[in-house]
Amino acid sequence: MGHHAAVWDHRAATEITKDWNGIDQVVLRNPHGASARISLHGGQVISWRNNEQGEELLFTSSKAIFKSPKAMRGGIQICYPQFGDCGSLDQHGFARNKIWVIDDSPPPLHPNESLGKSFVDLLLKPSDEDLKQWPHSFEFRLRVSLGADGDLTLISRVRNINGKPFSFSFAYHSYLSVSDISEVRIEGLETLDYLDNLCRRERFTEQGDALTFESEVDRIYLSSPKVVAVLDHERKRTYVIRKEGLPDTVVWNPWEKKSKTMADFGDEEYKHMLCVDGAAVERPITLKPGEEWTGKLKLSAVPSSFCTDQLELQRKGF
Ligand code: TA6
Repeated sequence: MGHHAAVWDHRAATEITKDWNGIDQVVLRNPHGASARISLHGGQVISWRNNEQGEELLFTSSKAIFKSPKAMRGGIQICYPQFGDCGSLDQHGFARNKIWVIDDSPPPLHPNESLGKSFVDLLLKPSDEDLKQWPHSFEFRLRVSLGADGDLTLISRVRNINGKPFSFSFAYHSYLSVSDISEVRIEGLETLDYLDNLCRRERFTEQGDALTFESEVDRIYLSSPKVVAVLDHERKRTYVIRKEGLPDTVVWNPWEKKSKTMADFGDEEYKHMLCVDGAAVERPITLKPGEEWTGKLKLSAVPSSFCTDQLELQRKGF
């Protein structure tokens, strides 16, 4: 992305630039060379690099369409107030296709959420037009932060601004960059039930060992653990996904046939990406007037030598 004007705000090690559509982007940096880039279009994280080598950890399609209102294919998309195409809205809801604003005075989060981090707070509120499409008055605050260790954290807070009660489903639609999908496995979803989007969301039960990939997968794993690991064998890298308030985990790879039907996705690109989304889909969240929901996602990319039994301990809450 080119940038025409850069305003350096030392307060939060944050830089604000514009993309070629003139839409603001926020770049977060940490002292060790890690960075994250967030577009105000959709509040979408479009880049995450967690070390000096500047290696991109999120997948972005080489054929992505950076044109409103289409969400860019890749990064981490905010799917709200609906995940999937089972409701009255566009698939995955409207939040990813709206322009968000930077929120300079957000209600405070726990001090730990800013300690040593560079972060930005974004805000989405419905316009009069939006209220015609989805008649609920909400405020959606998104905090994206980059830790000193390069971890990426997204905290979503949705508040019902004293309208009538409303329900929504949600996902952080996260495109992880992987070296070769046939060398990737997921640990943490074994034996869970899942809804299979390839079979009219019928319910099945996952077998007992780590997930591997040989064909299209489009599943919503239910009541999944707070820690899920995605192991990229070739790069000896593990993505550790920690989530709170997000009981489900969506796993998606379009594989060869579906890839060819997507204009904003290369035919071979399924080999180098995997969506593993912290989500709340099976049981939509209902907010009464004045109530607020929080959904938190923390992504780390660690050498796979970070042995998985430590994750096992974390998963068991030690
Ligand atoms: O489960 C993930 C999914 O719903 C897939 O069915 C696929 O449609 C993917 O999301 C991408 O959706 P999008 O609307 O971004 O093309």
